[in-house]
Amino acid sequence: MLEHTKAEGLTTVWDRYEAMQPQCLFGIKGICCKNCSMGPCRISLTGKGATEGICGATADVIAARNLVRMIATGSSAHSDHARDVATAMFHATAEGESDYQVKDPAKLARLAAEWEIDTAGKSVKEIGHAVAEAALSQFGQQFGQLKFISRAPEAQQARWREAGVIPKGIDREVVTLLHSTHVGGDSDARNLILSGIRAALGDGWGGSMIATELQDIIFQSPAWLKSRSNLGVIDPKKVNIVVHGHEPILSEMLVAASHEPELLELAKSKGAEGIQLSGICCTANEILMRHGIPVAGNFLQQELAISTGAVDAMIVDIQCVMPAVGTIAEKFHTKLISTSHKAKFPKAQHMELDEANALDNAKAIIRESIENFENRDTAKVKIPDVSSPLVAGFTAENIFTALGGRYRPSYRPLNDAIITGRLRGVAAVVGCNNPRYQQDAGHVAMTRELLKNDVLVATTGCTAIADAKAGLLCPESAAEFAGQGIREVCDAVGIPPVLHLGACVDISRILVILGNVVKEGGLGDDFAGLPIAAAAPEWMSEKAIAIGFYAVASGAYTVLGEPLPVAGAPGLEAYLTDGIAADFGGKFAFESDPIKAAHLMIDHIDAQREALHLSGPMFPVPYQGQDAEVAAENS
Ligand code: NFS
Repeated sequence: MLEHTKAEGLTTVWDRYEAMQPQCLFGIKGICCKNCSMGPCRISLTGKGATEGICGATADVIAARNLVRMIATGSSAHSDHARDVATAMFHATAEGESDYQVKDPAKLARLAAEWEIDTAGKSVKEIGHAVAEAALSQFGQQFGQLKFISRAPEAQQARWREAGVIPKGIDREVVTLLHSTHVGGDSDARNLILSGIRAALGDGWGGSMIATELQDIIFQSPAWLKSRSNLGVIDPKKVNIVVHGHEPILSEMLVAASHEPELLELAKSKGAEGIQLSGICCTANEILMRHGIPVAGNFLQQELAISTGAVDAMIVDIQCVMPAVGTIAEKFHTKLISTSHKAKFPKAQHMELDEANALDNAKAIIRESIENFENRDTAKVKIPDVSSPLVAGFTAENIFTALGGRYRPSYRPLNDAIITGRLRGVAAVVGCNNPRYQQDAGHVAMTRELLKNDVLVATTGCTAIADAKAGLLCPESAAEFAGQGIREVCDAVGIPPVLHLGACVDISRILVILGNVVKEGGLGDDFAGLPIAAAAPEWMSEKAIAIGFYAVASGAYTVLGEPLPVAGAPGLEAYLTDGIAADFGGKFAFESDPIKAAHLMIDHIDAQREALHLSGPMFPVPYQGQDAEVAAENS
């Protein structure tokens, strides 16, 4: 596709990345401050220039302020997404008709019971309304603590109480965090990070978890299903509509509208064989998980999808949509249609999705896309013949049932597999694409290395799409890539060795699963003691930073491919990669080589196993720790 875009004279993210070199080291190292107009201030890279800002802020304080502002944006993005879902559910369950309905009443009932909502004599709709109202109250809550905090292991909650980081309300912590970063505000790097963690926990155990739970309730909980992934899912004979962005409020309605007989007829009348919906980024994961809609690609493929020349419309809402898609769409017949007042794009036609008329709006958008089919120039169409089968649709609930079987639904078999060493441990590998790295290479190499060493992998977001394209989401991939222990588990249960749990907001599913593992017993009393690790090999977004911080604050050892922008702030870097473990159990490591990063994770998992008095993996595995590797090298 890169050869194709070059031949067509198109500019893509990789060209712009090259044109941007060399990139500013002050920015990379986190030591440029432009929070007030005495600056911008830059701390010297050589030690010969300024060692503090004009106000006296040190490198640690400047880098910490910059970093926590990124957490604030990331947490806001996930949480505002959740607010939209809760608002849609609130209106949908009010009196009158709505295009959205409660699709999973059993999950609704469980959540209502957990939140102690009085359900006696109430209809499903009324319970849904009360739950949506309670969810909305979490955003502006001023006292107490977020409801889902109590889902975390008690030992971790105690750490959070000790550090004073339990979030009271989702919006509140973001506002307070931003306030702290104002000139003359918080000038203690560790305290700034604690405020950042409060906002990040308000994402993971707040906004993201609310988004996942309520989406399952109003759009249905995912079940295992098969589909395909990569640009080859774009169908030359059909009207191709690519949905890109994040909120299923839009994409769910587009899925529903794409099945409307009148629109299918309209497509046929234009000479198309049907309507092919496909997705990019996390909205792709949402409609894949619930409907099996194929995935066209992850973050770095958004321009490439358009450059196939066969995309009649790209429909976007919010987050991770490059402004450049308008420019590339203009080179083809592709219509770029924006749908959210929160995100408008150059050269896009705006067709706002109003949740009160969602289905009609979605139909109008699809009609517009179909009308554009006849403008397609078939001479310009170039779709690579490449797509891979995949299995997706895993949730905290259906893993529970799957692992225990129908008659013994429980996490016990998972815990037992870890305790006996069949599974050495579990890794969450998540996050974005970043043009600094060869696309997907980090995700795939790390995941294969973990599998080879009997570490089961849970994945979401753009990593899940990378794994799908590499064939890692098929049960058969266990035989090809996994160690003997994982193979036995996958054979017994029929699952792939890499479990696709959804979009990035669905990392909350991983938190719930780990909470259940701790509750099941035998593996310690918090996440910090579990043989687990997390990684984001190609992260680039501020949402990924928020995720990284709630992962670490929840006790996870978290390896990032790209370092956080703290290299110019030695005190802060030391805290994040070491000292923070004393406060929360988890810590960061930075390693851009995915194999070395996988081994950091495996070493951590082995150390956790030892601390739990569990012997090593049950079967011989290729990597036996640092000493063995060094010994092999020396021999
Ligand atoms: Ni996550 Fe989804 Fe992808 Fe990164 Fe963007 S799509 S929310 S942020 S780029 S994984």
